[in-house]
Amino acid sequence: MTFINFSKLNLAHLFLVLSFFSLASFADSPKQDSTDPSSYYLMEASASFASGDWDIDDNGQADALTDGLMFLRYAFGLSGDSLLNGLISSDSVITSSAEIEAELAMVYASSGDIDGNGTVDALSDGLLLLRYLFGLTGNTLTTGVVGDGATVTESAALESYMSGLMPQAPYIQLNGNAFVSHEQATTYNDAGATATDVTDGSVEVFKTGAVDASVAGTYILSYSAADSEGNVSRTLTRSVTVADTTAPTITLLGEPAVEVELDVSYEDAGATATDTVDGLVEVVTTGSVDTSAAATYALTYTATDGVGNVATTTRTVIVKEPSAETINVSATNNGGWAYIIDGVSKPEITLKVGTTYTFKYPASHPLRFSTVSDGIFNGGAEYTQGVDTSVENQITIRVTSSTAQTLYYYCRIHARQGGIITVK
Ligand SMILES: [Ca+2]
Ligand SMILES: [Ca+2]
Ligand SMILES: [Ca+2]
Ligand SMILES: [Ca+2]
Repeated sequence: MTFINFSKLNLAHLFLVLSFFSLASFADSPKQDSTDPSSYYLMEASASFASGDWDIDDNGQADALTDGLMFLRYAFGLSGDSLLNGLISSDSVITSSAEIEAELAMVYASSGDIDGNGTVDALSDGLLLLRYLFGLTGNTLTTGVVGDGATVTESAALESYMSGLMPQAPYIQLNGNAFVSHEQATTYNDAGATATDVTDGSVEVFKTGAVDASVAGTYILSYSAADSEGNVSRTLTRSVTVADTTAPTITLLGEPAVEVELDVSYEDAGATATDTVDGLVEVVTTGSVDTSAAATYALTYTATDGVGNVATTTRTVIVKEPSAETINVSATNNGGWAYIIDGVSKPEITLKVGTTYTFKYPASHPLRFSTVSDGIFNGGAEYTQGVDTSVENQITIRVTSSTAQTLYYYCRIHARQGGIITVK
């Protein structure tokens, strides 16, 4: 075995070698991310074996920047880490220096003397292979690298020799990642795989396995390809994990913010929830509204799907402080007593729910309410719900939604003095 033949080491050679090495480390740098599990390719269990072709790392393809540089470094006498540093790619199938060296030893001994001069030399055979794998042909393949005493010197013959040791089965690569997480109940579109053959070009990929996106689980898809001569590529697999990671969607019934009158019962409209996998799911409401205390309350609606994804939404319920209004009432006698409000005699008045009204009346005309026109003068009773007469010469009524819708105001002393009240 001959290693570096320093007699051949001229500047042009040195430049070529250095540029190939630096190119290699540059081009391979993105492949070095060993922390990303998705960058690994799964292989079906198949023992790697020394194939005797230029595909040193057994990924199915002879590449300049991996296999070619391995051969060149080996021919330079490198071994172990210095042989492999930067040359193992994400889809290299064999990666240990022992296995790589076994592959190299076989191809080196059986086929390494490319120019037929009787020895395997880095700066002739090694560079010839590297150039060939880079796609160089003709003079650009051979210039300056055919060894002393070479018996094969024509580029056509060298190309023919080297092509004979290209891996013959198609080279297959996954499109997309080897590990895929897929949202359950959404359409799964597989990215597939691509296969190329050194003689047939692009060849069809056969896939086995299927993903049922409606059922959670891990699915394995396998891809392989064969060329027109029946050479079969290695088999790649993809692991697709289908899972429901989406929380239910809650639909609030009614408005997200609701105002309620003090002391008026509140019935919440609730909410519904649907999940992409589970369909309708239960909604649990937490929180409460105390309509006897004016404040802002929050109701929280929670929906949980079958695998524990949780959605929540809230509603704000505001129990309002009643607003207050004062109405000054006078009385006049124009052929019978009448209350005057805003300059109008015995007007029809409207009271709004949620408001507390205070009527201030003349001492001799105490104003009262009844559900009957003219109250006690017409067989009716005094209406007292929400009514306060504790302050002299005034009557206060807190109007809520439970206040009678139609009321009458009248004078406790004089008949036919009042009018009708509409509650809205
Ligand atoms: Ca390879
Ligand atoms: Ca040689
Ligand atoms: Ca083939
Ligand atoms: Ca879900």
